[in-house]
Amino acid sequence: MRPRRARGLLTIGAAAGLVAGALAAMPAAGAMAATGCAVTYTTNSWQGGFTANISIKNLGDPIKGWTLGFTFPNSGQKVVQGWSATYSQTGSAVTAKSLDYNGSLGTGASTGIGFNGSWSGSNPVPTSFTLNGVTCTGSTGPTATPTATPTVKPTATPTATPTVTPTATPTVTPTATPTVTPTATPTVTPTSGAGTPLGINGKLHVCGVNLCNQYNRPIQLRGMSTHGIQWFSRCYNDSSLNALVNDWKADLFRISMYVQEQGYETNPSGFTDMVNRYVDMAESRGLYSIIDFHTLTPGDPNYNLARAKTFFASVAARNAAKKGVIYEIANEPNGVSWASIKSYAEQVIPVIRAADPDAVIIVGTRGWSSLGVSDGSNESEIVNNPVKATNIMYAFHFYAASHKDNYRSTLSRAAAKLPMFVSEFGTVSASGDGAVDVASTNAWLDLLDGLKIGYANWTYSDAGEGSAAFKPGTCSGGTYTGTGVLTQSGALIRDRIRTADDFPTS
Ligand code: IDC
Repeated sequence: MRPRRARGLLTIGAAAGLVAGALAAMPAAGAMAATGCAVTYTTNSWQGGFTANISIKNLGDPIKGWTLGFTFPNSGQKVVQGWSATYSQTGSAVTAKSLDYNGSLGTGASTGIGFNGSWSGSNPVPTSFTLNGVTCTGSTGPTATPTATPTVKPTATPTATPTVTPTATPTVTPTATPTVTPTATPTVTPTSGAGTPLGINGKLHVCGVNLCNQYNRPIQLRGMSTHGIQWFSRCYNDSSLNALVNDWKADLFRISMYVQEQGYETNPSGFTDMVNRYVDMAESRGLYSIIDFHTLTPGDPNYNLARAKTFFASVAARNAAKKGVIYEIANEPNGVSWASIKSYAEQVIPVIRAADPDAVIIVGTRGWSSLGVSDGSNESEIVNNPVKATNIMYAFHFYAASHKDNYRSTLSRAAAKLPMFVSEFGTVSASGDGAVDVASTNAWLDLLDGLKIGYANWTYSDAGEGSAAFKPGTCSGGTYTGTGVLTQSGALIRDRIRTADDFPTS
């Protein structure tokens, strides 16, 4: 359990101790426990959807097992998927019951839980909470803290004024005591301006087999991929993106929008908005973003062709003026021929180009983006029959514990002829779980560094699987910096990504 920093809309609480008279009146069975609680409820909301993070503090005697209760103000608000508690909802009334590992709360102890929700009409915040039936009333702090710290923090030079001042955050009035004042932020967040990956490199394009920056010089982008944003939106917020920029010193944020598995197909406009929000969060920090149309099952991207056209028409129009957006049109085609993938690409790419003519586009390859190797083929099918389009790259994905020398030699060969981008890789087996293969991961990353092939690691999340960079529970806690929150995979990859970039500047 990890106390959250006050960033919430609302902190409510009261220590409801019992007066001596009440104790005296108690039957001999024993003294009644003192009770009391404080709750901080924080939301990030977008059209039709929201994430709620809730911090619960026990101000009474130690408890073993708790149930939090609250009522949504609007009947259109629903809990969709929760974490760190078992949720149930009847009408507008919600309860969240503790799990084994977080049920015990000592006096003054806190725990974090949360959920993804949906809403219609409006999305007001619940204002009253109970813990084990006792209302958390009164105030342990300001009743209304800013809903968010300024989206863009001060630049690397503490003396410089932020590019976006707190007045640009409509939900927070500048007088409302921002949690972090501009001068008091030693953990600086670079802006998209000078000194950031985006600021230095500007608009990218494909040059020969490389990705080139605004000086027409090859560069390598290194960064992290989200897990499925339909499941892990709790991990993507101002703090985690600040950590990715400042602590990990990453260049790139891949936004994995699953199409199936409760993804885009269930709520196209909601997921489109979510992706756009993450693009903005990356851009304001000087990170490049990859918009990943995360097709996986079914493996034939043509199954999602109509959805892809709708989605990319929208995100490409919306983000056309940005310098930092890369489009990945099909995560991992599988069980499908190169000819079918190429046909899909040649229908989706023109839709993007119509709105955003000069962005780099990544095309998935056969056999889970293995250049065909996982299907017994190789890069020659693409070399002999490339996608008819310019300014594109081909995806190569690997999982270090499963994919070794023959995959490495295929990529090395292909990279001499095709522009390659490792838009996803894992340090573990292709299941996304299991032990980290340190030697193979390092062999892969050395190869990619040497060839200046960009990469994004799966995943910047606290999923309970070996490929996740953060330990389970991290995203409910709110601290993303340092090595204490990292898994073995996270620590290894952070070390690799943190080394200085050598972006050419002329
Ligand atoms: C995995 C996730 C896992 C999830 C599964 C199915 O790690 O939690 O249950 O997808 O959605 C890929 C895919 C990527 C996989 C990953 C690990 O692009 O979606 O994520 N992987 O299996 N290709 C190779 C491996």
